[in-house]
Amino acid sequence: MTALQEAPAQEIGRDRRRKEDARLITGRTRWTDNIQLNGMLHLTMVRSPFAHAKITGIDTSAAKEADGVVGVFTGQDLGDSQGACINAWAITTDQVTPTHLPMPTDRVAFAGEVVAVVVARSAAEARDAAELVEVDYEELPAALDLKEAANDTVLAHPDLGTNKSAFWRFDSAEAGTGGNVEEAIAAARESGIVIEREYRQQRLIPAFMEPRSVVVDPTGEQITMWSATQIPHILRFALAATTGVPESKIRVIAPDVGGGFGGKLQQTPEEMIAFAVARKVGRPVKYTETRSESLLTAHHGRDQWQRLTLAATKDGTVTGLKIDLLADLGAYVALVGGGVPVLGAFMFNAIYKFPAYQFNCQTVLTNKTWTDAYRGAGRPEATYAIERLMDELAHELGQDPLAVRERNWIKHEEFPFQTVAGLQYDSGNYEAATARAKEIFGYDDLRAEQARRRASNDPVQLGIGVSTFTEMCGLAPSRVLGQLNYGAGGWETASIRMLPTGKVEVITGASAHGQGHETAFSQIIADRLGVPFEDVEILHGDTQVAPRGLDTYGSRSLVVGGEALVRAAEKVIDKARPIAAHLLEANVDDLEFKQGRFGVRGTEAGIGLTEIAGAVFAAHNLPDGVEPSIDADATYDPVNFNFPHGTHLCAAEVDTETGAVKLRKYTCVDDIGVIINPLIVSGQVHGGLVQGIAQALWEEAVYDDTGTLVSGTFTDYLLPTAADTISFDIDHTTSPATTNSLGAKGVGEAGTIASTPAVVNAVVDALRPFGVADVQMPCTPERVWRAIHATEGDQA
Ligand code: MCN
Repeated sequence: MTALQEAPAQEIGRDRRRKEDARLITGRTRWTDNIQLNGMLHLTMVRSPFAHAKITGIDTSAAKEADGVVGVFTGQDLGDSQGACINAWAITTDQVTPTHLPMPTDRVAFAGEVVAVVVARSAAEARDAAELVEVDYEELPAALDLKEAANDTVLAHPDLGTNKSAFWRFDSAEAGTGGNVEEAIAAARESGIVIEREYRQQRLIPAFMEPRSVVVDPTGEQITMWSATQIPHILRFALAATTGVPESKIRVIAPDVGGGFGGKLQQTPEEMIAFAVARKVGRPVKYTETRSESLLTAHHGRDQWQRLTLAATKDGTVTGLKIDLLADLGAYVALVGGGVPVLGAFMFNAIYKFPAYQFNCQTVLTNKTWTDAYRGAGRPEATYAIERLMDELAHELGQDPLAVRERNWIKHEEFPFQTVAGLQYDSGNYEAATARAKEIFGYDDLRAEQARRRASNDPVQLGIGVSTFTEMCGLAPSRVLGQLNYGAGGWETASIRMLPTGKVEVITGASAHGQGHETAFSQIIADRLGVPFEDVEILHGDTQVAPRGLDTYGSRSLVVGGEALVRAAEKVIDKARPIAAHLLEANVDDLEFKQGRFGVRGTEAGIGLTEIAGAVFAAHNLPDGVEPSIDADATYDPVNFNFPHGTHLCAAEVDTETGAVKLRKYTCVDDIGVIINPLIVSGQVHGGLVQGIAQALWEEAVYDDTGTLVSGTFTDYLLPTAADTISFDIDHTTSPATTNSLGAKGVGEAGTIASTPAVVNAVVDALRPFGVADVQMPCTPERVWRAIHATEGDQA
């Protein structure tokens, strides 16, 4: 028995190219829409053109006669078998939650809602026949404007008697985490500074690359659903819970999924309809949405009005913050839709030590597409508000925006820090991240250039935007989720199978849809078990293969799922130890495990873990009473959230004659603790930044006054391309997380959370000489131009 196994290089921290990329980039993979099954039928949805209308009749007879049509079904036809779309997070016990049937039977509540489904032999025949379905509607007044809807001017669901879904409040005085905010504001009105602002978080569309697609095969022992989803496990639960089909009879597979950004964190009507139709016709069915259907009906994000009052002393120390939020839920309370603004409740105080805090949130139903998680979910909204306010405070005081932030932020020696919103931040170093960002950015030089341009009345002004951020991710401790009335837990699972050939099969309950888990998780296992990176296979996204899991969202996969992997790996080593001792004829206490090998201290003798796996498979020579397996499972439930942070700096050139905004420089220094794969992390940060910048400058879902989505194609909904952005300067500082053994913090949403206020602060900063204090997002040339001219009294 010798120590033959070659020690693998340190994997954590290494720029590994993604294992999964070859198949993803070349398209040689199983996207849901590529799946072809024998006898498969195709679905087309018939959708309401009206935002709010009674369904007075549906005539499917002509469609049923059309070529290739196998059936046409309405909500009535499917009855209970269509199940229901669930809301897993009633934020209050008295939340008003409209019943959400995949196909309503009497009334539609938003434009795009499905009223009938055509089943045909080919997708083209299904599409043609859908044109022949005659639906009679009686149009109803629609609740479209969020503020008006909050006043119940027009009811989105007349039977409910109100549009107000839930009111949720956090008050630091009541919670015992801080002082009384009204007193702080009153005192500031007397002798300090009060800043009152109202900001709009426009409606956004997640706009993932792969449209949603679902295939259902009801012909086997189980009903198998392939879906382009982020949440195969939660989806299986929802299917079982609302249709009565036992979970054991349902298999959900999320094959390779082309992006989600929160938009596929949903149990969709289309999935439910496909499931019901497949069972009804007894044949496999497929539905793939068009891009227009995706933009119209895959859930939207953001859509809030934020009224904010910040109290401060005259030296710029913030003494209190009050938030009154209106959040547009759209027509239904989506899977976690009501909870999205509540996630923000814990983040408005951001990296600061505010002594008094109050958050009030009213969620409101309207006749628009339902809203739910979109990258950052609640936290970008909060970060935007507070970072805009800190700039306003700095302007009021005539101080540098970074200096005002520094006066208020938590110092690195004060961690762990109990916040006014009731969280405990475990680690961070805002000073270090900011100092590094300033240095890379060339802050002082750019400020000097700004002063020169101002002095010379340059038509192209330079704005410098600052945004510091922290966020709570790694969703999440199950106990805390329970306290927030969330309907599930936040744990994650991992299983490791040591195969006799020396390979390692790893199963995770996380479900990647572009994040590169197969690579990063292989790196973790390679390091912890001391096996070659190439020998690790990561399996996920199939409820048959990974029966337990809570999927991927909230930047949780590494810090929750990755920690589960570490714990499973530790169990493998623990199980292998007595076997190693037996095979080496050594005392267990004399063994040390290092780089994949048990060695006997003080000798050359040793045995590799993979050799032990082989010996365990043969099971010829194991210690008495030891089971022939070193495989292990772990389920990990964190005790706390995870708090990445960072400082982002943006320089933008604003053409004051045309209103055009051009990014000049963008620097971010994020602290995400220990980094597993820097290459993947850079990709995550780049993508996140572009999405946040796009909210600041380009993207907005716009409805007309009849409730029709007018930004329903990519010519109207301005999704940026690489050509629209610039090269970013990215760096990191490292304050390891203390809540997981990897020391890692999440990164999947960080860029999006921080970048939006950095850009808008830059735009407003450029326009300060024109008396501009705000530009509503997205800062289009027209809005910028109008903001400049509004201060001149020009109504153009
Ligand atoms: N990582 C790392 N070191 C760290 C932190 C993370 O190497 N310290 C790696 C992880 O191993 C993982 C990736 O970075 O491969 C992202 O990790 P994590 O922050 O745990 O986020 P999740 O994997 O849970 O992904 C969810 C997150 C969210 S919430 C959205 S929205 C989002 C995002 O990921 N949607 C995405 N990134 C996306 N990337 C793509 N390509 N597509 C999406 O839809």
